[in-house]
Amino acid sequence: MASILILNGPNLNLLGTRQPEVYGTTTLADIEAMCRAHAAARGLEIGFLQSNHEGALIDAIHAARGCHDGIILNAGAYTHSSVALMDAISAVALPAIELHLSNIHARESFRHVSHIARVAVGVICGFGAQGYLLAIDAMRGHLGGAG
Ligand code: CA2
Repeated sequence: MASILILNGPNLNLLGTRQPEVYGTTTLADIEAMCRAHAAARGLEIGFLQSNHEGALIDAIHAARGCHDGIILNAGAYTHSSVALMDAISAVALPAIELHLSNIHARESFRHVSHIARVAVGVICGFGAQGYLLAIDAMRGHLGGAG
């Protein structure tokens, strides 16, 4: 059974509690439950993690090797700053999808820059919590299951 790691970066633990006009009202726990149901219905396993710490995200990417077949990464603000996360994705050589709740291209110019996109199979942004489900389907298609 294919397994996907869904990794969430800094401040995403606050989802549903602040800035609902930008990030919606769905909590990260809601998103995890949606992802688990969506994946199970498609015969996929998932891991789901959040950390506010760059090193912990890097450790999780390293640990994914041998455990997961692909990574869905909402790196939060580290997307725009972290060469170390980009290097970690390259190092493990697992397919990665960059994901964002908001449309980063419709926001401040510093959010238009992504270090993750260089090493990602593709990028999904702007669809809110639904984007996580779109990313699961995209990864499933990429790994050779139905799209
Ligand atoms: O749209 C996304 O998913 C982002 O990755 C979210 C990051 C932001 O820095 C990226 O540019 C785009 C910020 C996550 C902050 O999440 C919060 C949630 C609720 C309240 C405050 C922050």
